[in-house]
Amino acid sequence: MKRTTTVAVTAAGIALATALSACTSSKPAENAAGSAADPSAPAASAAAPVDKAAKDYNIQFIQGVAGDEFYISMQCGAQAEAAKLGVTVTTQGPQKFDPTLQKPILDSVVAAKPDAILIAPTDVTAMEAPLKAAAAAGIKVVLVDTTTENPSYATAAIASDNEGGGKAAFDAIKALNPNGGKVMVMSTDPGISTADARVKGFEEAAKADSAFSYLPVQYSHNDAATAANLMSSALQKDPDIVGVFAANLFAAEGTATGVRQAGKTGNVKIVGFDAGPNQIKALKEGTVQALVAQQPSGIGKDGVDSAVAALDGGTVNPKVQTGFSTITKDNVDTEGAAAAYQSAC
Ligand code: T6T
Repeated sequence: MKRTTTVAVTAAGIALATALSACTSSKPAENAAGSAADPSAPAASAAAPVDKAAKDYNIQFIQGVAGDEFYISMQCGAQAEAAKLGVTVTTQGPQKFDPTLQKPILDSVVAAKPDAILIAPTDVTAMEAPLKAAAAAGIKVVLVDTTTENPSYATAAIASDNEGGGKAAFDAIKALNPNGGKVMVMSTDPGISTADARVKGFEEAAKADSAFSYLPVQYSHNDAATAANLMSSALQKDPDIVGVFAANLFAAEGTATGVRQAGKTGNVKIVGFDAGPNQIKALKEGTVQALVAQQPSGIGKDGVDSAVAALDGGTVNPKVQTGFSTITKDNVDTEGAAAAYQSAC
């Protein structure tokens, strides 16, 4: 029987110019572990196609944080694929993007011995040993979105091209500020693989362009209020900042608030990673000028495909890189509508 289940997650309430007119979409690229993405490669596939799983496997999805539309969309993609294949996916997540809260969830999931775990680890070091132990206990571990320092224990790792996305964010800032100027990044926390890769991609591109000067990255701890305060302080110190790359949903929300409080909406250009409903609204209202949208639902689907293929003894691609697209006011109702994240399945 086809089933999908959602465990009540702990509540956490959980943001161009014509120069950028044509939406830029990265092509998903498929690659073996460790190899660089090849943008000209064919569309990624996580595993050999399966119509129906050999049995109703118990797959547990542990989000990076509950209530985040990125992970909700991933859950929706995982659930839809699970229903198709006749397996069960159960989802839960910590109240904050924090390994001290995520590890106990992982421990209790492992104790119940599911067939597979899909997880977005909240820290590159802190989550590695418990995940290694889960794999050693015979559970298939599929990393979705984030990874750890040495993911050799994992059956598969599926994530966006985060470094490429950071570079695309710089290209968007440059198109909005062709004369250059001071730019900064509002990130989440160091040690989160995705955000670190986005910062790297943006920083390298900004430093390579002599028209721009790169200010130190700020860490908002995945909290919009903290990002707003940090942004206000940054603008007091450097009132001539021309552009900010906000490296995820909450960073973008807070950055837009900080810029608005400084009375600089529209003057300081904001490019945010992620495309939740609030970010799409902010783009339409003009408090944010561009978004780099990931494909969380596709990551969830690929995660389930990888887990099922591994459990069925089939072929699994160990590393899958999914694409992203840059959304501006020009394509928000077309490509943006298709890329927008869900707040419920
Ligand atoms: O940007 C996503 C995700 O890719 C990242 O790892 C953590 O933040 C988000 O969930 C957005 O809030």
